[in-house]
Amino acid sequence: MAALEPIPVFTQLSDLYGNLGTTIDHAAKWSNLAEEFQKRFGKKPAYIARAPGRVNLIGEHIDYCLFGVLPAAIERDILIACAPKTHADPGYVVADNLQDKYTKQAFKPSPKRNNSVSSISSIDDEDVHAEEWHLEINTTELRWESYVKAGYYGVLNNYFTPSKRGDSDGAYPIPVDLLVTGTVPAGSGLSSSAAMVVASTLAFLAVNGKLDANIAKDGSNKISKGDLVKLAVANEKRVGVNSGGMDQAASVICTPSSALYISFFPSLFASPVPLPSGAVFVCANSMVVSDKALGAKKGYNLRVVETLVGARILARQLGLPLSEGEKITLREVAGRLVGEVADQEMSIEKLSEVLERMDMEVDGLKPVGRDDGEELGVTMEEMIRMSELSEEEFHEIYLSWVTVEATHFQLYKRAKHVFSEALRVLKFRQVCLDAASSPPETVMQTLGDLMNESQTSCRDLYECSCPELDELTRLAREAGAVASRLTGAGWGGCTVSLVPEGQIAAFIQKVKDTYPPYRALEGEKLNEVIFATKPSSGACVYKFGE
Ligand code: NG1
Repeated sequence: MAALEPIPVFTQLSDLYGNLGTTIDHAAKWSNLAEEFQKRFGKKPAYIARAPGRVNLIGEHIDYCLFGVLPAAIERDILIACAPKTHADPGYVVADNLQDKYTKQAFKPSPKRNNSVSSISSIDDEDVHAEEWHLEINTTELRWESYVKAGYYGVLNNYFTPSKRGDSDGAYPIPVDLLVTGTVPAGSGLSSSAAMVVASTLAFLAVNGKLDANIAKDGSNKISKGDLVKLAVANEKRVGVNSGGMDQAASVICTPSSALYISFFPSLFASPVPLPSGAVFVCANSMVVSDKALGAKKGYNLRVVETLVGARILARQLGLPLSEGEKITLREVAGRLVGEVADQEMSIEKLSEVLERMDMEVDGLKPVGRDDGEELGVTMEEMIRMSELSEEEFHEIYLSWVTVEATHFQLYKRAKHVFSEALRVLKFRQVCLDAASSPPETVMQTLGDLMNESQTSCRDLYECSCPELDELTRLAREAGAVASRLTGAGWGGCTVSLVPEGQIAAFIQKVKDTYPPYRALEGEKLNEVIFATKPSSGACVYKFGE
């Protein structure tokens, strides 16, 4: 199973480029980064860590409900070159960026005592007894180095213990110079943040010698791809995002020519899904910046709460057992309804069947006798009543960890989207797996229909589209795409369109001519916002020779 494989560490450039499995010429970018590193730090890098962005082909806003999703890694990526720093305190980091707008930063972790930020001692303190490290991360504004620090945080706390300085396994982290470059556009739904955090986590693991076992030919690997995903998900939470895990898993585990089916229940499971030949996916940026963090209380986080509360109410209505204070997810409701055995993967056939059933059971979330115009939403009071919890319990379970804002909560619409989208993912996966036995046009059309249905559901039921995304997906279909939908969280960011191979150039030209924000763009500027992408491989590390 893909998540158990080791993280690839290459020592030959030919092996590395072969592994990327894409048409883009990466060589210039890699050698430019190494040369710049030499210029800025006066030495060769010891490692370059790479992590790609991802495009989600189908399965939107269902990863945090623990249903499977189907993203693919894209060719655009983040690269971090790094090397041990000489004459500096343990753990000290100088982080630079090839893009001038991101200025050079320096930071150093400090031992954290009694889990209290106010009692942080200096790293130079000889008498250190702390068990954890602290690294200041500013979550109130968007800063590029926060993602580098987020990656570092998990490495520090999982592999080094301040109080163990000098023990056989307790050496301090080494001081590091690093240089970052990237081609994943920020805030566009292509997961630049996950790529940054994965690349940073990998760079700090590598430079501290924690990946060395992964080079061993005998397979005695210590850190698997699944381990890296878990570490990166926890690390990204340090920047204040409660994500579902899809982005980090895609960035780490994807393989060329394939999408990746990733499911999260009962545990992380990932398997490649080869994409039919002739199908090309084109990403197009709506040029609306999707500000997930700032819009979270009416957007992303509100959706997370609506799906969780919907799940509890459905569980109650269906007479399913709930333990005290449990925050059951929609995936668990579906499983419990058919007596799923704990820790045992349900078959795809069985899951499809129960999803068909849930698509009807979800009607139970519609409010009865509504006459205030909000015919499908419920007020906070109604929602609490339906949950069969006291107001206090409800707040403790569903609202104490998050801020949300709404007059009506759309429990029915959100759950209806989630169950139908989860079923579309399973159908999409099956069509890809069976593609060889069907005519290519039928395969394209069936995949396209599923993607278009997903867009309609995101727009009408999940309400995570926006006028620009609606327009861009419509124009993409008019320009020859078999399908077009938003990808990622939505409310702006990118669309993904399924376009037959051979029609890409004409398609891009037509979209450029018709989508107003693209009209003035040419050459590299246009290529920045609309581009075809082949599924690329997941994260890896290159180790330079001595
Ligand atoms: P974006 O915003 O595109 O990276 C977000 C979440 C995903 C998933 C999608 C919606 C983060 C880091 N990622 O993706 O886990 O829930 O929205 O499908 O929050």
